[in-house]
Amino acid sequence: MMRRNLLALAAALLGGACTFSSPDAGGGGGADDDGTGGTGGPGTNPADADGDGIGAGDNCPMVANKDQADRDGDEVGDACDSCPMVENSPKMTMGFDGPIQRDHDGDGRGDECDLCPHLASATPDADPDGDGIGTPCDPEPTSKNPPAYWNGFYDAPDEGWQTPAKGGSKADWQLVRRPDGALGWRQSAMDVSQRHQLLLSGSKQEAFVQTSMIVDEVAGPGGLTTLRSATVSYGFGLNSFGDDVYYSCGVRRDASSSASDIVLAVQIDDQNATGLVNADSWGGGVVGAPLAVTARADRTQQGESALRCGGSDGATSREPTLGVNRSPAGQVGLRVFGMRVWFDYVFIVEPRPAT
Ligand SMILES: [Ca+2]
Ligand SMILES: [Ca+2]
Ligand SMILES: [Ca+2]
Ligand SMILES: [Ca+2]
Repeated sequence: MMRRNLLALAAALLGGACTFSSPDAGGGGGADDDGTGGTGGPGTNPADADGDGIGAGDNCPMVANKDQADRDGDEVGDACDSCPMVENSPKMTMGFDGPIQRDHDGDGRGDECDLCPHLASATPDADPDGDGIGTPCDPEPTSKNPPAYWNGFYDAPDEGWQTPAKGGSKADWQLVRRPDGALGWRQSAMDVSQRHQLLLSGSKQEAFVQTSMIVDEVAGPGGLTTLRSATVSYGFGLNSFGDDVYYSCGVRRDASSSASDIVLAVQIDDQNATGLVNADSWGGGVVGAPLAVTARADRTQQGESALRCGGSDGATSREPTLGVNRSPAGQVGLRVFGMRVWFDYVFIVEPRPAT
């Protein structure tokens, strides 16, 4: 579903919809293909591909909209705007000749007005608590949450993302376009001596984090440990000894036994904390297939957390859980050890601590 995102954009673009094209994109090869018959004759003005009488500067060059209505004033006409009531100006995006309105899941609603921008839905998502987070991606669908953090990974990691001192270099995380056109961040260092971790600025009291990843390659045996993993990190902070402590949720593979699992663990620097690991055997493939991950940490009482880790490839799902004597608060991020992994997006909601 997630990998169809930019393909869908490309299909829409090639199919003649103007939703994702620049307002001044002109005919762009569709000058005589409006397909309506009668207006597309040989004498049609190539600057007026949709035959609505507006030439250069048409705010929907491929959809007839003589009135040029543009209620949100983003210079994309209502008739072809993926968010007609929310400003979402087209942006330059890798793989496209001109600026596009971004619609990550390709469901026709632009990211800025899609209540679950990573989950395609045929109809607008329900939102009973009115917090702007759709029910399919709302950890608390009837309780208002703070605004979600959404990043569709269309651009390289910005200044809001850093690597911890013991977590490799930010340069390890690059914007990569897959053969199917999907954009995301790939951690490319095949390192079996340390983790490579990216953290988002700011601390969450509790965390609900969704991502989708594709493992491209797994390092062979050797190194600090035989365990290779790609995870969401959350609850990141320092302990009293100055070590990095955090929760990890994602996929893990043992390079020696080739056993795989969906793993949930408390980690200290690069290692699992003794006894604070729950792994659920994963028979599905690890390399080459999208794996959707949902990591969650809720406070149960002062200084204690209930952790959950969902992994799903669409056919199989696992959800190990763990109760820990540690606060759920901390930073959220992505983490890779001994793998080359591509991440599609991150969507973060802060659940409200029970009072
Ligand atoms: Ca508009
Ligand atoms: Ca969408
Ligand atoms: Ca959606
Ligand atoms: Ca909510």
